[in-house]
This record gives sequence, C-alpha cells and structure tokens, in this order.
Amino acid sequence: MCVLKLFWCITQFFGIALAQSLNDVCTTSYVVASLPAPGTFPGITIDNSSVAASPVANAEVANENMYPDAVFDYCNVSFAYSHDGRNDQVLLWYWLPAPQNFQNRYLSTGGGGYAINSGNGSLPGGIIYGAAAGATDGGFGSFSISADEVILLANGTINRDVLYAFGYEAIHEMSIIGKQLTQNFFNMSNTKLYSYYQGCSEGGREGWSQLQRFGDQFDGAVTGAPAFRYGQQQVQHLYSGVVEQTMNYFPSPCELQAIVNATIAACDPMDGDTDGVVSRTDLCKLNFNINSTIGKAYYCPVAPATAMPPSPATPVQNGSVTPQGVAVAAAIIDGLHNSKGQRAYLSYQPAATFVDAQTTYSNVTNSWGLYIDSLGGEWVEKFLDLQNGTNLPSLNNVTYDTLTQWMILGWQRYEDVLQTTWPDLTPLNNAGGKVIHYHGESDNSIPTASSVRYWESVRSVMYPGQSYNDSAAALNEWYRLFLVPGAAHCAPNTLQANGPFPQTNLAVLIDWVEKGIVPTTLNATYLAGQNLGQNAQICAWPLRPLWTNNGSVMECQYDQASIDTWHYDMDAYKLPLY
Ligand SMILES: *[C@@H]1O[C@H](CO)[C@@H](O)[C@H](O)[C@H]1NC(C)=O
Ligand SMILES: *[C@@H]1O[C@H](CO)[C@@H](O)[C@H](O)[C@H]1NC(C)=O
Ligand SMILES: *[C@@H]1O[C@H](CO)[C@@H](O)[C@H](O)[C@H]1NC(C)=O
Ligand SMILES: *[C@@H]1O[C@H](CO)[C@@H](O)[C@H](O)[C@H]1NC(C)=O
Ligand SMILES: *[C@@H]1O[C@H](CO)[C@@H](O)[C@H](O)[C@H]1NC(C)=O
Ligand SMILES: *[C@@H]1O[C@H](CO)[C@@H](O)[C@H](O)[C@H]1NC(C)=O
Ligand SMILES: *[C@@H]1O[C@H](CO)[C@@H](O)[C@H](O)[C@H]1NC(C)=O
Ligand SMILES: *[C@@H]1O[C@H](CO)[C@@H](O)[C@H](O)[C@H]1NC(C)=O
Ligand SMILES: *[C@@H]1O[C@H](CO)[C@@H](O)[C@H](O)[C@H]1NC(C)=O
Ligand SMILES: *[C@@H]1O[C@H](CO)[C@@H](O)[C@H](O)[C@H]1NC(C)=O
Ligand SMILES: *[C@@H]1O[C@H](CO)[C@@H](O)[C@H](O)[C@H]1NC(C)=O
Ligand SMILES: *[C@@H]1O[C@H](CO)[C@@H](O)[C@H](O)[C@H]1NC(C)=O
Ligand SMILES: [Ca+2]
Repeated sequence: MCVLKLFWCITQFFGIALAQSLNDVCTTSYVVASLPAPGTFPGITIDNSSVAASPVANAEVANENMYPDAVFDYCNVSFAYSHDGRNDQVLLWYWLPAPQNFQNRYLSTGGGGYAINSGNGSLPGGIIYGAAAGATDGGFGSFSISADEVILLANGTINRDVLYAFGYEAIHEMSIIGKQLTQNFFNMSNTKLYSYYQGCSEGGREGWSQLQRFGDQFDGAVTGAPAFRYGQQQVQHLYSGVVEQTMNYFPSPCELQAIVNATIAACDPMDGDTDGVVSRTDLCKLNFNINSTIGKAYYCPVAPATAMPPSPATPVQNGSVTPQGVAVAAAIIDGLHNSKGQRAYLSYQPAATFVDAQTTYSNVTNSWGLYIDSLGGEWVEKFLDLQNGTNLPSLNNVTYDTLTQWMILGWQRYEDVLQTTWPDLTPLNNAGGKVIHYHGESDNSIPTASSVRYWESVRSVMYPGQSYNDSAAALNEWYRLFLVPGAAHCAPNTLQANGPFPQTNLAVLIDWVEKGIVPTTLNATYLAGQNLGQNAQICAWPLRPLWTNNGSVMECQYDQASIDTWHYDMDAYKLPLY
C-alpha cells in the first residue's frame, strides 16, 4: 500500500497537511462526506443522493457593480434537502473556492424583486474573497422560480411554507447548512469560519431578515437598498400612478425626464462640486423649487415598438414642461398622504428618475395613459386580494386612502414575516456583528429615506435617553449607513454617470470584521464617467458630503437642517412605523 501511494504515506507519516487541489476534493463522494451529519439540524433531512459537484476553472466576471473583475476556479455544488413531514424539496447551490484560495470565509447571498436568489450573479462576490458562497431556491421548484409564482394555492390561500421560506427561513437554513458544509469540506476544526451576507434590494431585505432574528449567524453583512417595510414599500410602487390618475394628468416619459434633468442641473452645484451628480438631495429639497422647471423645452425622438415592456411605437415628444407635469412630480416626491393630509409614506428623493410614474402610449387614442407598476400591482392582487393575476387589472376607484389601507393591511397581515423592520438588534450587537448598509441617493425603486428611517429606528430604540450624537456614534461602531451620491437602485445611474459606486463592500466589511478597520467612509469606485476607475469615499450617515475648493476637497459635514429633511412623521398610523 505504502509503495503504491508513496507520497500519501510520507505526508501521513510526517503529519503534513497536504494541500489538495480543487480537482482532488471537488467530487460527489467528497462533498457527500462533507455534508452536515444527519440530525445536525432538527427537522431537516439532506438528500445525499442529490449531490452534484464538479470543478469549474477560469470562470470570469467583469463589469459587475457588486464586486471587481476577476478570474477564478470553484467547485460547483448543489443538493436538496427536505423538511421532515412536509414532503417538500429545497435546492441549495454553493460555490466553494479552490483549497489554496480558501480564506476561512462563508457568504450567503439573496435575490431581487420576488426572487430569493440571483442565479450565479452574487456567488462570485464570495469566491473572489476566498469565501464559500451559497444560494437557495427557497423550495419554490427551481432556482429560476420566484416566490410570487407559487405563493397562492389553488384554493386561494397563501402558501405559508412559501411565505415563510421567502420571508426568512430559507436563507437561514442555507446559511447554517452552508457554514457546516464549508467547515467539513475544508477540514476546519479549530479555525474560526467568518460568515457573511451580501445582497441588495430584496436581497437587502433578506439580509435584514437574518440580522433581526439570528444575531450570531453572521459576523458581518452588506445590505443594499433593502426592500423592507414591505407593506408600505410594495404599495408605494402604485402611488405614482395614483397621483397621475387623481390629478388626471399623464405626463409623457420625455416630460418627466425633462423635469429630472432640470432638477439634476439645478441641484448638482449645491454640494459644492458641479460634476453632474446631486450628492445632496437634502439641499435640493431645501433650496430647489421644482416649479422652476415649468416651461423648459424638451424633445425626444420617435421610438420603435418594443416587446418587453410591450409598447407600440411612440411619436416625437416635443414640448415644454407643464404646470400639471410639475404638480405630478411634486406630489410623487412629497409621498403618500391620506385624504386628511396625514402622511402614510415617504418617497423618492428629487433627482431620482420617475420609474413608477412611466406612462404607456396608446396608438388608438394617440395619448399617454396609466401604467400600473407590476411590483406593486402583483402585491395587492396576490398577497392582499388573493387573486392569481400578476398585476392589478386597473386602478379604478383607487385613492390615496385606498393605498393607505393597503399599506396597513399588508403591514398587519405580514408583520412577522415580510415587514422586516424589527428595530432592536441587541443580539446582533452582543454577538459582535457588523453591518454595512448602503442606498443609492437617487434610487428610483426603493426610497432612500426608507433606509434612513430604519437606521433612525434602530438608533432611537437601542439607545434611548442618549443624545443624538452619542447614540449615533454608538450605533456607528457596528452598524453604518452610507448614502451613495447619484446612485440608482442597486446600481450606478446613467443620468448621473460621474457618481461613484461601492463595488468593494465585502472587502471593506471583511477588513472591519477580521482586522478591526472601521469604514469611517465607504470605499467606492467610479464605474463610469469622467473619473472612470478612480477611487472615491462615501460619507457615513448622518454626515453629509460637501465639497470645497471648486470640488477638490470633500468633507463629511453635520448639517441639522439637511438631516431633518430625511425624517418623517407617519401620522396616518396609530402605531409606530419603524
Ligand atoms: C446517505 O443517506 C442514507 C440515508 O440517510 C444513508 O443510509 C447513507 O449511509 C448515506 N450515504 C453516505 C455516503 O453518507
Ligand atoms: C453548476 O451547478 C448548477 C446546479 O447543479 C448547474 O445548473 C450549472 O450548470 C453548473 N454550472 C457549471 C458551470 O457547471
Ligand atoms: C452565469 O451564467 C450565465 C448564463 O448561464 C453565463 O453566461 C455566465 O458565464 C455565468 N457566470 C459565471 C461567472 O459563471
Ligand atoms: C395560481 O397559479 C398557480 C400557478 O399557475 C397555481 O398553481 C395555483 O393553483 C393558482 N391559484 C389559484 C387560486 O388559481
Ligand atoms: C388550502 O389548501 C392547502 C393545501 O392543500 C391546505 O393546507 C389548506 O388547508 C387549504 N385551506 C383552505 C382554507 O381550504
Ligand atoms: C480533508 O482531510 C481529508 C482526510 O485527511 C483529505 O482527504 C481531504 O483532502 C482534506 N480536504 C481538504 C480540502 O484539504
Ligand atoms: C436628459 O439628459 C440625458 C443625458 O444626461 C439625455 O440623454 C436625455 O435626452 C435628456 N432628456 C431630456 C428629455 O432632455
Ligand atoms: C408650485 O406651483 C403650484 C401651482 O401654482 C403652487 O401651488 C405651489 O405652492 C408651488 N410650489 C412651490 C414650492 O412654490
Ligand atoms: C399599434 O401598435 C401595435 C403594436 O406595436 C401594432 O401592432 C399596431 O399595428 C399599431 N396600430 C396602429 C393603429 O398604429
Ligand atoms: C419642436 O416643436 C417646435 C414648435 O412646434 C419647433 O419649432 C421645433 O422645431 C421642434 N423641434 C424639433 C427638434 O422637432
Ligand atoms: C367605482 O366606484 C363607482 C361609484 O362608487 C362604482 O359605480 C364602480 O362600480 C366602481 N368601479 C370599480 C371598478 O370598482
Ligand atoms: C477600494 O477601492 C479601490 C478602487 O476604487 C480598490 O482598488 C481597493 O482595493 C478598494 N479597497 C478595499 C479595502 O477593498
Ligand atoms: Ca454635484
């Protein structure tokens, strides 16, 4: 035996831990042997016959927002598990780094919209930092089926297994199984496995769903533009359309874009740097009168018909911004109020584009008309009205009061599973967890102020009786919020292309968790525009950026009047809305 496997014998004899190659360990039998032992997680049975594992060499990623360009090898692993007594099947997908690249790290990832994973889109973000990375199908049938497709049962009730899997259970189970798999696979006995989460939008909400419930599950998390405060967030996608319907004015996309362009042009210099980026939407709120855009000329050329979204060819849009168009824009930015004038929700910042307000063109009436945002429409149709459509058929009779009632209904019905704004993070803090929470300041899908509201809820709930500055400083020791100048929803913004984007968030988080390097400012990179490839730093809330010396020096300033513009009194509700 020893003659046949001489090298093996020598290493065994001298107790040398032989560095294995990816091909040595990336086999079905080795992964089966690395699975968590039966009984490790009560109620969960892993199907060891479902394991697939194969090495992949020289995978390449480029031009991504959430991680830098890279070429890497990984072990592609998938298998299924079931919940005892439920007769279900949940699929898991892990990428494991080559043994020589493994850096004692594990990363869970999430999805977007109603999806619980991002296909292969988020997994590289772990691999390139030496982390095993995981994704789940939530038990929805396959990695490409999202929760909304299977949430409604044939008898017209909500599938609670799907709901809770989507809400928080599936990411939790993927995380505990993935951490154990990683430890076994890499023979970690006495070494610490650092565990992380990274996701944006729904993926950001999924991150918070874990941090709020399982305080010691991750050493750190990156949560971008989270789709939390779900009852409000989904319904607010319908608000822009209801504004247009209520005011009976349906601006052309070109008119809306003209208002946005004029807003950007006017508010760009307020931050001290005339660079095409509105880095201070708060100063824009304080100092810019949107009525000044009335009369601005606009022109957009003929556009051909498109299949997705279905649209007929559209004619030249040539005109000037109307008072009605500006009134619609102003009401959208103001946010939803009920008929008593009480505030029910917050909205997008000025300079964000008006995606929810996009009108649709009819080549029958030759006019622009109502568009119903399907993220919001499907929420009301399926999750609130329990109908099987993928959008509301109309907004007939839907008023600001209807929207407010829908917000209350969704909040109450799904508070324990989708609302995801539990503000007491004491277990996370006690476990030493760190959070980098970021949000594009020109996000057009999830209002930036939604993230500020949550940070503020955590601050006030966890540090009662302390001064604002003391409590903000205490919170910033472990949970920091960064508003990304000009950025759109989980992405850079073509209309403010000179803005930076924080592409290396996980690296920054790793440095914070493993080396104690506090991200006083958030590392970012210009991913487009005149400074392409260069570095930028983003101020941590509540500090706000201000440039001096003709835009050459950035300072992170404390500005009470600006901070105040981000805080809202939700007096349409009797309960506190965290
Ligand atoms: C796979 O699971 C079955 C059923 O739990 C068990 O009997 C078998 O020993 C397992 N096989 C391996 C290789 O672990
Ligand atoms: C990795 O595994 C998944 C799930 O089994 C499979 O769909 C995919 O094709 C595999 N990818 C590669 C590059 O082998
Ligand atoms: C992710 O999947 C897409 C589509 O299958 C493929 O083109 C791409 O190369 C994959 N990315 C990586 C890093 O494997
Ligand atoms: C809704 O559609 C899904 C998927 O097509 C189907 O499984 C379910 O039975 C339908 N529910 C109702 C109430 O029609
Ligand atoms: C609806 O169907 C599900 C799955 O078959 C079942 O568990 C549930 O009890 C049914 N609910 C009602 C109200 O019939
Ligand atoms: C873990 O240890 C086993 C047994 O010594 C060995 O076969 C395997 O290659 C090791 N795994 C890694 C990733 O080094
Ligand atoms: C708005 O500005 C962008 C460039 O930043 C331009 O492409 C677009 O045509 C402008 N739209 C209007 C309506 O002026
Ligand atoms: C903008 O004009 C409208 C209509 O004249 C007026 O009601 C509104 O108060 C004005 N807004 C501001 C901020 O001046
Ligand atoms: C309207 O648009 C549709 C879709 O592009 C096209 O099929 C149809 O011919 C158009 N009708 C008119 C009257 O232009
Ligand atoms: C837009 O309309 C105005 C007034 O009708 C006209 O003078 C101008 O030439 C048009 N612009 C374009 C680019 O078609
Ligand atoms: C809207 O309200 C009117 C008046 O109450 C009612 O007649 C009509 O049926 C309603 N339409 C819809 C679509 O509910
Ligand atoms: C910060 O970003 C720059 C590019 O802008 C990058 O080269 C550097 O590695 C990043 N730092 C960290 C800690 O990731
Ligand atoms: Ca600027």
